Amino acid sequence: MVLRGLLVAEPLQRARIAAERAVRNPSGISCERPNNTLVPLRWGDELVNLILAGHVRIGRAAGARDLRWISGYVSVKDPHSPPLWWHQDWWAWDHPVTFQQDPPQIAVLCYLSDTTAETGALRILPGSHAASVPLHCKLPEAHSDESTGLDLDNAAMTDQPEQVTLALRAGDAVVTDYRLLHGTHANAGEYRRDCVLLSFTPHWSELPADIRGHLISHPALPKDHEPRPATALGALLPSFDGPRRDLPLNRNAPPIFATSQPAL
Ligand SMILES: O=C(O)CCC(=O)C(=O)O
Repeated sequence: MVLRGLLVAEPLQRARIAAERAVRNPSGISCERPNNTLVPLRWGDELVNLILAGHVRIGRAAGARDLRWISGYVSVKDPHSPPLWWHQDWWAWDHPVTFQQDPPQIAVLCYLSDTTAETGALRILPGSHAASVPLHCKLPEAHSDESTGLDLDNAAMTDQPEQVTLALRAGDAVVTDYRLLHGTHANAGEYRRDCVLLSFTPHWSELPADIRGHLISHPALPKDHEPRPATALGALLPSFDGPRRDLPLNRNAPPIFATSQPAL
């Protein structure tokens, strides 16, 4: 779902300046992917707070029953960079929660400049979070060597017949299920394209304990010794008293699947 004008006017301008600062001086180790860099953000960062100010709209769009923020990045597409390959962001495909209809995790992607099919707009495959599509069988294993040197005519890089391009205005955002197949068009423009990507769980208290025990250790979240703000934004930080877990990661969707289980 698209959220028009999640950032406008002064907050949008502040977000651009904060993104520039984060890219120039990252607070952690950036994740370099082919044709895209993810610069990590932490709780308390201005960029995170600017987006969290729109939490009511985000929660409504996601049908959230207990919205909590988990992580944040600036997603950078350099000028003259080829497409970002088709992928999805869910990390626990072996876990039964994956096959429930409710999204275990969502992404909010807020673009800081206008985007088009020529300047790195997002492209998505509607429905691909809920059931497999033919492209699932053609994608290389996530983060494998095979996924790093893809030819531009590989299916993981090319336009798909069922795709929807989300050409957005600066400050618009899109809310997606973490399981949704998405990627970006090439950025053929002269300017860097920045997107603020925050992830949330829409139903935190209903998630299985082992998933919460894993997510609660995300480096973007406050450590135990860091005081949490007693504000509405502080209430968006997850808390969990159970055992911390380090669940095995599986970022590969099965070639055939359907999320047939009823919602939690
Ligand atoms: O930068 C974008 O537009 C998309 C980033 C993305 O797909 C991701 O980080 O999962």
